[in-house]
Amino acid sequence: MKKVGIVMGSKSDLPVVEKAAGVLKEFGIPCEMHIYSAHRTPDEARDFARNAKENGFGVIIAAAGMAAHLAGAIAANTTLPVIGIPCKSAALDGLDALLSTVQMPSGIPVATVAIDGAKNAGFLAAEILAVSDEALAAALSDYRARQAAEILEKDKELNP
Ligand code: RP5
Repeated sequence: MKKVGIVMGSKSDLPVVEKAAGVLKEFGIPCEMHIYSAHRTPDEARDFARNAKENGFGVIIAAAGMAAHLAGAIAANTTLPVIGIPCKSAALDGLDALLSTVQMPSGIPVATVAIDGAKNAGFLAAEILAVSDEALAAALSDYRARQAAEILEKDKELNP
């Protein structure tokens, strides 16, 4: 199976990013995490993206806060699908990162999840890999069935 690369702009993003890694782990998807910043270590971020395909990655998740250019900078250097996680920071509650991540120019897409929406980044990465992996697709379907059953169980508890 191809790996998922998870890149974050700072170690301070790790508590958010770990939730994406947790989802990938649940589905047995190999992932590799790095701290590369679009602004502080632009060369490393660029090199990671340029070599990602030949290094066995199938999807890249990029998480950053504030003027969050990391996902876009990664996407500029690879045609692998890139999922952006805008991370919340103190000043603007993550709106700055959301707009910086989501408003990409045509031709260089970043599939942006919600502010701090790391779990969905993990699920989306899994769904992308599942396009060419039937076992993974079946595991995702099972997860959804379990999720629905849990919610219906709670509904029953509310309406005994
Ligand atoms: C961004 O700036 C990082 O992704 C992080 O979310 C934010 C703050 O970084 P630190 O100052 O905590 O390293 O580049």
